Amino acid sequence: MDRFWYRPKVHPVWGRIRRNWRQNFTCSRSIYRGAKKHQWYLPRVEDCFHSRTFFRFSRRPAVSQHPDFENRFKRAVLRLGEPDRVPLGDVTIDITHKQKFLGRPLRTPEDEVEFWVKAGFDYVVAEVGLQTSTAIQGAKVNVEAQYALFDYGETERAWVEENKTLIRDEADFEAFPWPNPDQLDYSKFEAYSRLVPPGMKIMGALGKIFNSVWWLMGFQHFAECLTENPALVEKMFHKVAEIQLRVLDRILEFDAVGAVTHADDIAYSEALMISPDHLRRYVFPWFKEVAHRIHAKGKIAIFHSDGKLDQVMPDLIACGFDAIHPFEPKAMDIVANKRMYGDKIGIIGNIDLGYTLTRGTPEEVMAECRQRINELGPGGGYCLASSNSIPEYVPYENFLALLKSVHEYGHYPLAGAAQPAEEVAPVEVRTEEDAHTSPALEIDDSVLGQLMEAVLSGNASNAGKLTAEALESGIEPQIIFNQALIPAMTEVGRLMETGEYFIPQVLQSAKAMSAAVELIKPLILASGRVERVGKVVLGTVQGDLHDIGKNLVGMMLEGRGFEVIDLGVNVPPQKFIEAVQANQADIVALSALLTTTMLNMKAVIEALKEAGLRERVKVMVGGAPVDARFADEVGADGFALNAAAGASLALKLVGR
Ligand code: B12
Repeated sequence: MDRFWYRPKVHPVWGRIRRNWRQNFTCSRSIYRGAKKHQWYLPRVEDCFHSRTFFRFSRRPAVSQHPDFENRFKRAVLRLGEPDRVPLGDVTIDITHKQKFLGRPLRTPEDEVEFWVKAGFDYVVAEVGLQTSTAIQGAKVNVEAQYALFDYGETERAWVEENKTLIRDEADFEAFPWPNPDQLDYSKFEAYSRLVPPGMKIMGALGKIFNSVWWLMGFQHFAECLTENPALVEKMFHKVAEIQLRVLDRILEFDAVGAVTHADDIAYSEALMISPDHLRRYVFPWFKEVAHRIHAKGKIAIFHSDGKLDQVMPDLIACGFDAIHPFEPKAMDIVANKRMYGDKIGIIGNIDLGYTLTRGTPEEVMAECRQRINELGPGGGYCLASSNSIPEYVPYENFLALLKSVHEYGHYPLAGAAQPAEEVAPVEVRTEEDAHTSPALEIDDSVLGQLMEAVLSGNASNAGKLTAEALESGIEPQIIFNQALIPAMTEVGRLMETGEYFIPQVLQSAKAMSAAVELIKPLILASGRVERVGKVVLGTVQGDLHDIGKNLVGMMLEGRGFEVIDLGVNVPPQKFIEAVQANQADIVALSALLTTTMLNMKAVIEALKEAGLRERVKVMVGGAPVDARFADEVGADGFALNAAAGASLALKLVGR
């Protein structure tokens, strides 16, 4: 006979329970005895505070509420069959939420372990590696000291401004204060090893190889070096990987470590950050080594990357990772991926940070979690988690709703499990052979044709030489601009949109274009026959430090003939107003990558209205979380998905 237990949603006695460590597992004596006898669920203190239903009973199969790494998390990730319930799978949770959950400041390793146990995880997360080293952190902060610092609870963090480069050449490389991996702080691993309760393990969060290299070099410079100084790129990867692998070896020595997440964002919403070829050459061999060392110690290897990974999913599986996290909903179809690869890897994540977790209600979060559990949970192989992390701007109630939903809907056998697979269209995976199949721009052997070719292939020195040659042969500067440079950059934009060019190629082409423009701009200005397409004031809105996409938009706008006044990142509304007034701008172009900061686009539009400028300038918006509906809501004149479309939109806005 099946044994069921009855779960008092909230018993009055819970209200009287004081928050302390023992209350995770125990409560008042009589309830505890009753619970033991009847196999009642012992609710966590949090449940009591957040459920409004008293004495509602539900019939559920008996499930342990204790951490159970081996039989729950590992079983799910390694697809060894259905565990007792769907495990939780997040790695990064902002300290403000942890503190609120515990009801007190989080100061000690004991506090940390207590949080992860109470919240329902089977592991406690310990971060280590280059990202936590004072050498890299210190260097970052020094370089951009004027930068806005963001307060993360008790720690301040800062990011390197994209176009500031810490390591430009071999001399910088040699002079950089590389951390000694043996001197990094492993004390958390020691403390957690002592503190984790039976059934719980440590999740080592190891980061990062690809990201560390470009953070240190600046993405633009890194992208240039991929073609101009591959030896330095090689050396950087070697050095960073050597450090990270030593860190990995150190943490694998701890028996209590059950899994390691290697987090490295190799993609963004639209595409991979660099081409699959570059990833295969510089990055994947190290990933393979990471997974190999983790497996050699009998532990689980998890890979995390934001963005659209479709093109390299088979590569990541071949690297040996056991599971992948977090399947950003905007970029990847998690259900299709589970169908395609669910027999080879565990699937973690997907609860949408773009809308549901950040702007939705707790009910919407629960509904999305329920749907994901039912679609992805059958047979195991799925852990519920956010589509990136739980930053401080996720409302606390939504975070609780995510935690609650595994208890509410995640018990096996799943009550609402989806029927086995109706056929879905496979995810489109572009291969190298697919590349360069689109009709190319018509290019002849003339000097202008060769100049176009130089821009398309990102060859700045050739672009300069050919421009000089064209000028010497008597071709008008305006003709060079309109008939060679602009068509070439338009083609670059198209190739990026079709997935044939990656960010590094676009940056290289923009550099080649600049080399040509530098020669012809003074001549065009001197001739007095300046044909200005328009002026754009561009910036990433206040609170947001992402600038790679914004820079690309700027380059593409310049490539299509606009003058661009780039205000940088974290730009307050007033600064946009001043720049519009000072430059008589035609367009304000706003970029935002965070769900919270995109709301500041509205603040800029309101400020333009207040300053009486709104009728005079057009406003266009873009960035990963932005869409056409949002653009309408905030009263912008247009939205574009990417830099190339942004430049076309700008032309339309100025009536071209
Ligand atoms: C690189 C990156 C970072 C870098 C940024 C470095 C830099 N100098 O820019 C660092 C590490 C600093 C970072 C930090 C953080 N990040 Co971040 N980051 C990314 C990542 C992986 C890639 C962004 C990128 O550069 N893409 C490449 C460029 C080319 O694409 P793009 O920016 O989208 O731009 C294109 C289009 O959107 C468009 N576009 C962009 N702007 C504009 C403007 C106009 C007018 C137009 C027309 C078009 C347009 O054209 C561009 C080119 O085609 C994304 C993942 C993702 N899916 O995007 C997360 C992401 C943006 N980050 C995220 C988060 C959560 C954070 C942090 C809060 C992490 C944390 N927990 O601390 C911090 C916040 C820091 C801050 N206050 O800004 C989330 C945001 C989620 C959300 N919806 O709120 C994302 C989406 C990751 C995810 N999976 O959820 N991040």
